[in-house]
Amino acid sequence: MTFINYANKEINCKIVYYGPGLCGKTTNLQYIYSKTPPDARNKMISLATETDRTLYFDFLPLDLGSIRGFTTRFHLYTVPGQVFYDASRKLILKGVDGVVFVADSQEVRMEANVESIRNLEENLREHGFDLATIPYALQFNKRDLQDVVPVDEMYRMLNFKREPTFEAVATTGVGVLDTLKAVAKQILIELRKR
Ligand SMILES: Nc1nc2c(ncn2[C@@H]2O[C@H](COP(=O)(O)OP(=O)(O)O)[C@@H](O)[C@H]2O)c(=O)[nH]1
Ligand SMILES: [Mg+2]
Repeated sequence: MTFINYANKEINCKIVYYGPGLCGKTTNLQYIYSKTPPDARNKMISLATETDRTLYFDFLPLDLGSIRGFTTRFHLYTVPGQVFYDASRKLILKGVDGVVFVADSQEVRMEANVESIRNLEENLREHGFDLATIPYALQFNKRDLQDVVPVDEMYRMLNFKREPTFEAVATTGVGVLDTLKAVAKQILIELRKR
């Protein structure tokens, strides 16, 4: 999408946090929100469904510089993870500029991770996007827990195109900003090509 606002010289980019239910998408967003200076962000908005929430907020990162005099504003979204919310997951991908896939490192969630990446690929394709080319980062979250799958094994199982990959503990913020920066950087490279 990359909505350009000429009046206030802002480029608007949309980043969607994707992944299975309870993998830590909301926790990622909450951490980023807490680390963004209040004057650089807008209110966090929660669109509640019965059992899950879609979170949204936008902010102006201070350290990313400008493109030909325009500043970039990032709009961050989470999707509901449960299988039966596929319609809203699809909708949230409309006009997406970049995706972070949050994988749950617990052994018992590997199947859910694999299924969710397939679902992401499919839903992107329906909007005319391709996971192979869209700015993308992969996060292995919950590294603090017991019974987590070794990182190299998760990489073999989940990496799609040798995307930048990060170990994370979203509850304490480990790896959260690095993941965001990796996808933001790819989006800015794409924008500068235009
Ligand atoms: N131990 C641990 N728990 C986490 C981590 N990230 C998220 N959680 C917990 O996992 C649960 C689901 O997280 P949430 O962000 O709501 O998942 P979402 O469904 O993907 O939005 C919450 O209780 C979080 O506190 C992590 O890195 N380590
Ligand atoms: Mg959530």
